[in-house]
Amino acid sequence: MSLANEMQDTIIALVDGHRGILAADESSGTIAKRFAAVGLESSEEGRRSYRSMLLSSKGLGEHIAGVILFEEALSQKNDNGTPLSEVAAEQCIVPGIKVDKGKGPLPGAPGDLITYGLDGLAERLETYKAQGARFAKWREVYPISHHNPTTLGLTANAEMLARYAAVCQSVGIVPIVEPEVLIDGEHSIERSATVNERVWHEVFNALHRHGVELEYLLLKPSMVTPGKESAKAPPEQVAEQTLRILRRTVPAAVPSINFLSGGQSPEEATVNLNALNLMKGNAPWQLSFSYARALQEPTLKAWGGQPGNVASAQAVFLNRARLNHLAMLGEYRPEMEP
Ligand code: 5MM
Repeated sequence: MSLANEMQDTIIALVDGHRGILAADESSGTIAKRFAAVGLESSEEGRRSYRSMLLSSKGLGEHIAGVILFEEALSQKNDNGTPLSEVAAEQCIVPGIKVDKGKGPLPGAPGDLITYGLDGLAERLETYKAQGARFAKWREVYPISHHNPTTLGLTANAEMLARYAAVCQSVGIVPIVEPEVLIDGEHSIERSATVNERVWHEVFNALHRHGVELEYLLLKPSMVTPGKESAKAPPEQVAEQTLRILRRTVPAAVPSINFLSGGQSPEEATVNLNALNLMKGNAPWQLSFSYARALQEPTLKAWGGQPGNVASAQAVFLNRARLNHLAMLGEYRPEMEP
């Protein structure tokens, strides 16, 4: 099969109009923080049990089309010895892999960040592919301040995303391109819109320069919201501002936009996705989710590391996934919350 056909098949499996993506790709440091928040220490066995619990939730495949895994998870198995990537695939959930290696300061652009991990990427992708991964994810992070992101920050981060995406496509892996504009700060929704517009514009400019085929990628952006130290905006305003900027910057060839939750509460992330879908009109892309915290926070709390809590935690998780599936259809109502 040609690489283009492989990627087309992956896109068809990931983009079906009613399912989203579970981001379960927390790196070791991040998962330790999430576990600590519910009083758990992060051990290899704990992480395995937790991921196994998520992926074996019966019926998850009705609402989730893909899962982004952290490298460690690709070699982990459930209690019966089945690799976690197969546990996902058995539920018609496509396994994917986070391939960036974290972020640090961008020299020459105080306050901006840059992500590492391009060296040896093609070889790593071939290995992940042999382990079952069909798509990848790379995140660039943009803090907002009076002077950030700088022009250098915008171009350097876009260049990284485009180079990563081009490498993925050269080996038949669908790239998820994730430019995360952080919610931290007291900026207004208008400032967030201005920054996201510049970010998305630079990203698609770079993707074009690197010859990335937009038909075979997914965009994972932030929603346009005010900073978390500012008053919240109503869902209709978030949807209106986000769609306005997406229409200006994201070509129609992109099949799906899978938002990150970025520190919104689970309910906010769902109600905002619902508003986006109610307002999208004839927008050309699917509007979906690729949430980590907004799907996992209540689940992790309900589980608390106790084997006896698995069934109730899975019920919480499935419900969150179902509510986001309904939000993709514009059928979510806040009264549906437990
Ligand atoms: C922004 O983070 C991504 C989406 O998660 P949220 O829905 O919680 O915002 C997420 O996929 C993230 O990239 C992973 O959790 C990996 O993060 P780290 O910081 O461990 O690289």
